[in-house]
Amino acid sequence: MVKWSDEERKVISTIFSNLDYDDIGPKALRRCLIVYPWTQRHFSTFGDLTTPAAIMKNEKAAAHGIKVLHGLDRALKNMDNIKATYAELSILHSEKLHVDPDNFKLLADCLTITIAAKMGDCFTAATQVIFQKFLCVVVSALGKQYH
Ligand code: HEG
Repeated sequence: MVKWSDEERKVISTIFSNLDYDDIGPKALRRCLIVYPWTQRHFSTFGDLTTPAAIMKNEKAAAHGIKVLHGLDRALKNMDNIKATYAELSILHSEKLHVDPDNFKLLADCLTITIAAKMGDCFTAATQVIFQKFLCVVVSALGKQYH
């Protein structure tokens, strides 16, 4: 089981408490759709995603980015049990949505970059270490029900 020090818990909860979900969620998902265009195939119901400009103004993509961040909230509130917390979401992504689990890491990286850009100098290497650990556990939990 993953162990979290008091310092790690503090840094992660500080990042989230300062996070503007409505800003960071859309930015992170848009970045993922632009930088890794094969991820677009899962969002055929979202309308036009054919160009970066279209992605930037796609409201459904923005709304989904916010939804994903709220999904991360659940990991934050259940840090000692992330695997079980995401069991159902993992099954959904695997069996219903057929999302390649490699894509979780790509979105996680886009999220790190988006948050780093927003936090600027406050996003130190030490902060990144802790945040990446958190996202690693999330990505691993989301991939757990794949077989
Ligand atoms: Mg997923 C739905 C969270 C990565 C594609 N995703 C969802 C939902 C949540 C979520 C909370 C709503 C579930 C529900 O309605 O019950 N997603 C989530 C997280 C992460 C992630 C936390 C990774 C950090 N998702 C992800 C990736 C893709 C993807 C990488 C595809 C490249 N998610 C996806 C799709 C849906 C969800 C297609 C359904 C969207 C819809 O139909 O509205």
